[in-house]
Amino acid sequence: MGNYFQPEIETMQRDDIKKHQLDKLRWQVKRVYENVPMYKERMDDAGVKPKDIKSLSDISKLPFTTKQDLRDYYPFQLLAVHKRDIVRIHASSGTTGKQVVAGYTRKDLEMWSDAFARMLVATGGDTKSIVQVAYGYGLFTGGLGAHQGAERLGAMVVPISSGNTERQIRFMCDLGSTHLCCTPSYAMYLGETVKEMGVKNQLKLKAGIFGAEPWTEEMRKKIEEALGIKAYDIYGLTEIMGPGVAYECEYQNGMHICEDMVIAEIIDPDTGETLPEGSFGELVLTTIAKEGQPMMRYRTRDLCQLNYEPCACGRTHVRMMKPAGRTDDMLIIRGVNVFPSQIEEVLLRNSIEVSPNYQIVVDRVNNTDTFDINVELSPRFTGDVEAEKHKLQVQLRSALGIGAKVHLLRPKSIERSEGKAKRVIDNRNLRD
Ligand code: DLL
Repeated sequence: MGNYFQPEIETMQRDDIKKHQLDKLRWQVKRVYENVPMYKERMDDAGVKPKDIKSLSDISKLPFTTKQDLRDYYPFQLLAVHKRDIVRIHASSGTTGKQVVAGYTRKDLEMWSDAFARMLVATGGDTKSIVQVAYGYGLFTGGLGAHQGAERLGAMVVPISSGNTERQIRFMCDLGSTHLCCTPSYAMYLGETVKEMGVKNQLKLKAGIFGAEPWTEEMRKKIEEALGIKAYDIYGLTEIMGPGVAYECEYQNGMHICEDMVIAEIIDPDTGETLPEGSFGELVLTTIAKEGQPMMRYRTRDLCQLNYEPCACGRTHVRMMKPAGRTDDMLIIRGVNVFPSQIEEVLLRNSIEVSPNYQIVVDRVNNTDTFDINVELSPRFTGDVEAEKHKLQVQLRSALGIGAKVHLLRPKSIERSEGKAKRVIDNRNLRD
């Protein structure tokens, strides 16, 4: 059994969770119907009134909300409270179009802090912990989200933000940081630099809280080894709540979704149909406790599976398994669906020869897609480059069902990321 920050919530019985969710859902539906014109209009069009939500399954009567809605109603038209009650704004990174913003009331921030504090405790954190926050601060939810959660717990926060890698590591050694919060790709980079600086034995780190981008089990092993820690996954998104929507416990087998704050569903991304328990599909989240900018059936575009089996840690909240990617991350190359995580798995299997620093370059030449993968050789590599290239190409073809051209580059030739890594360069859009 684990340590909990809010045991009365984290170990609630399923019937009580369901009852709580239905009460909060009804409260939220009524609020958005009365206060947010978009929701009223959509519900009227669908012929649903707040009183029609009588059971949890009635949630499927409600229309979906999408990222496009956040763009169309930018910046404040989806608020369910007066603007003066909003105490903070966050925005998504805006790599896929116009920025979207999310407004939080004071109570929303408190709830979000609780969620992150739950995670810290699940990873062995307490008031004696020293939490180095190396997520970027600012509009991105990573920095401030981790910061306020660590303060809520009463830990010591080191608000260093991302970047400045050597200084970051010196601080880690000098202050004796016990928890590191950053993206997994930055954790890899920090691990590499710790090795170069030869200071691994000076670290006091116990746990890392890594999220904001997809990462594989193989990458977890690499990070754990490089930093001598246990690496935990954390999930969140600006539109719902930053880091803490879901978090791993000591069993590192799926992330417990804060079901007192959100209702999770899995749908078929093509038809929008709700899928039965245990199915793989798109995660849809409804915020049932958030006041400022509630999201009703928000389509996250993240593909995953929910696990309702009891967890050995004693937490009863459903677990989301590692997202396999996003519906919009998926590349369609010569008609074949390719997720960057599939490529990462192959590279990490060959981690003696190559490093997991890679970039996928897709282009279109004479109406045919080209597919190149740039990969760094490991500094330890001493073998034959051509033979290595051939081996990787064979393994990639078998994993992806499509051939890619592999280019092996010198160590350190691909730019390191301090935030979310940019793995894909798709030049086809430029030519359409
Ligand atoms: O990335 C919030 C966050 C910050 C989460 C720090 C965890 C740690 P956005 O910038 O809005 O918010 O991006 C949200 O990132 O829809 C997923 O596609 C992806 N993502 C977030 N966490 C994970 C994760 C933050 N653990 C989008 N695994 C989401 C895989 C993740 N993908």
